[in-house]
Amino acid sequence: AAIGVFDSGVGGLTVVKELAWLMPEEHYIYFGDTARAPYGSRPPSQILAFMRQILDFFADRQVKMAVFACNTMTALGLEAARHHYPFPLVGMNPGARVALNVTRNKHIGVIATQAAIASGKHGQALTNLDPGVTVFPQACPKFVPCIERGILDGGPLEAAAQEYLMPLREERVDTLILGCTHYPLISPLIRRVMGPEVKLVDPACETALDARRCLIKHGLLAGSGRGSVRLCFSGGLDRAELLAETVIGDRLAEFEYVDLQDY
Ligand code: DGN
Repeated sequence: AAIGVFDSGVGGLTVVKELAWLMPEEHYIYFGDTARAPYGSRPPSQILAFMRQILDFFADRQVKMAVFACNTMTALGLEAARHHYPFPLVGMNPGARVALNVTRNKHIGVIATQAAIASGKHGQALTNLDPGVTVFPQACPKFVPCIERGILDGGPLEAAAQEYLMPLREERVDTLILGCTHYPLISPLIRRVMGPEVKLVDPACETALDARRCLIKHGLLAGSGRGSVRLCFSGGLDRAELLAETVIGDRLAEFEYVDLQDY
């Protein structure tokens, strides 16, 4: 059986990349809801309804585990969805442990969607581990719509990055959690605006490790052999194929159009 991985759009491909690197013998089925992305500015009830449709689709495909490659759905829906499906669920790791390991001044920034920032989950994870930390949360609602259109640098994206990130620089943030799975796609731009000394934390790597632990715990880890990646999208495949190639590179993936209205 395959591992289901999902996001509102193309962002979760950054998590597929880490998963496939860590566990190349597994089979992956990715779902990106590109027809309805971005989710970040939608009401929580709608985000939860979309999440259930995606998990029903995975149930139909008989996945052995599902990975939320989306911080927004992890923050809003993971706990509610637990125990409702015949397979274990793994959410995005908040990246708090890694961030606390690398920060020197304990000024940690978190950038994410409006809904994820409003949930306060990243900040809670940080202060639970270290009450002495100062968290600077910043919603970046203009990022995902650009990234979904394939704009990864320059123009309006540059202006938005200045607007969101300069205040974090002024707060002397030395560590920045990329709390949205889309953001690693624009990490060169984020790095340029934040300056080279600021450490960027992409929680995808920790999430892949969490997923591996979950498989081991449930006795579901694949044996040896060659894995595969199937990428399903609810919108046009052209742009998704292009971005998938940018993100996961030369891995041989198969593409499929999926209409979620059926679920
Ligand atoms: N990639 C999603 C996340 O990590 O929160 C959000 C994308 C969106 O729909 N805004």
